Amino acid sequence: MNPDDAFTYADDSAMAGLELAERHALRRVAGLSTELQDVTEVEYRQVRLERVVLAGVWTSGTVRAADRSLAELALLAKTAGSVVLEGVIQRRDTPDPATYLGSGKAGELREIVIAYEADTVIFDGELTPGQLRKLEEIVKVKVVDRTWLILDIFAQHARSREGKAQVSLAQMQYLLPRLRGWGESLSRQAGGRAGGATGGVGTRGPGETKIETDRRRIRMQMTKLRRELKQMEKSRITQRAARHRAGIPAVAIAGYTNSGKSSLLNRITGAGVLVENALFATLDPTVRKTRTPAGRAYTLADTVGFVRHLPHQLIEAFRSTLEEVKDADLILHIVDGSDDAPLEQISAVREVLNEIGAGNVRELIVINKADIADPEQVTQLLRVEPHALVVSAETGEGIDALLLAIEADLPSRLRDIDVVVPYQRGDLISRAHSQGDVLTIEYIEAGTHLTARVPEQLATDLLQAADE
Ligand SMILES: Nc1nc2c(ncn2[C@@H]2O[C@H](COP(=O)(O)OP(=O)(O)OP(=O)(O)O)[C@@H](O)[C@H]2O)c(=O)[nH]1
Ligand SMILES: [Mg+2]
Repeated sequence: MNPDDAFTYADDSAMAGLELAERHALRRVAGLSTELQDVTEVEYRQVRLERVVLAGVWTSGTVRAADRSLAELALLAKTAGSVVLEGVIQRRDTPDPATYLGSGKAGELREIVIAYEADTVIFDGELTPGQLRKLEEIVKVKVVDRTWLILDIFAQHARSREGKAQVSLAQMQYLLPRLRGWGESLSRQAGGRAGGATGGVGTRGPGETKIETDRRRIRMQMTKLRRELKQMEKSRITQRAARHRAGIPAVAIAGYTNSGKSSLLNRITGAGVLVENALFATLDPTVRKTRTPAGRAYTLADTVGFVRHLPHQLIEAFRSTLEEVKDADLILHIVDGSDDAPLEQISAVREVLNEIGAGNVRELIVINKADIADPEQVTQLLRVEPHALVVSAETGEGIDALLLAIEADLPSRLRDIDVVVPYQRGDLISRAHSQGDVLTIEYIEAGTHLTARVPEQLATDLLQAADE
């Protein structure tokens, strides 16, 4: 192998030290069989990714960008619990339609796999079902792509019932067209289809092959999951609608994974959300109510992090979660100021924001980790994003200014009213206190004379009560 186009990641200290102990503690059961034995297995199916070799194709951009992409893949692989042994990048105009890498390079990969006793090769992209099958034939170990790797991390990190269902749906969607290819060569190698009889004669329709049966059952399960997810999303939609009616503005924290979104939510609201130096630590949105320095109430939501080429299946499956961002009045777009390529992260995040229909939501760029960022790089970032704020969720630096900026950016949805409310409608007066700014209160014969700035809905209710 030509040392010029191979990069070694065997040295763990070279990568950011991930706190993997906890993850390892609840690590996967090594499932050697890659064959789908039962459709229900898809939910729990965990690929054995233990000793891995990475492979990528560098089609455009700089060497450094290609390098970074593979370094990020290594980080993802480690987050998934793998030991990364080696990484290979091949320079090509386009990936080979049959084997992704050129076929000669794919052959070399087989030698690397043997030399390192690797059990998996992870490709930095999304492989077609055909490429997957072909590559497994050549390297003779398990082959997965970046998409599946990210899906796998999500599956490991999902905690809530909704999160788990969303990930399962995304995995099934990914697997459906790949059932035939995946693991075929491996099971042949193992001496036949180990799980071949699992489908059972009784479960198979007339003339159906095992693959067709599997596909049909996966589709049925996907339908069921979609239905369940609809149910689960109802309460969230109801809550959001109630907040909206009450005129409470919503602020969503979005940004690249590991940029410090949860840390910022904790810093501002004391929410106590899990913070971890790992990718995709947060999958479930946390919403907290808080107040601006002037006392105006708003909600602040932490969300799932984004990454370059976030698998489409995930965006689709997490659609309801991501609506927290789409429906926000303001997005705090968090950028890790200490990252090597913060501008690349910003554009990757904006790409996803556009894809989920949040492209038009007001955005405030927040450069985080100011305490460890290179000041020169921060200055450069500010040149490109002059309205950005610089903070550290860790030390609290810049947070006061951020809170003021949020306040200034919240939509003014309050309406001035001057009404006399009958005494029996004390409920409306307490709503005015909790939802708006009460300016004056005076008790006169006809009722409570109130001047205040209140949300639209409350203004309507107050005026109606005053008329009665
Ligand atoms: N030095 C420094 N580290 C920070 C700062 N903010 C966050 N971190 C660290 O960055 C890592 C990621 O922080 P999180 O808050 O979990 O990031 P996140 O954006 O929620 O990440 P995901 O949920 O995984 O997408 C943790 O190790 C934090 O301690 C900061 O201002 N300065
Ligand atoms: Mg988080």
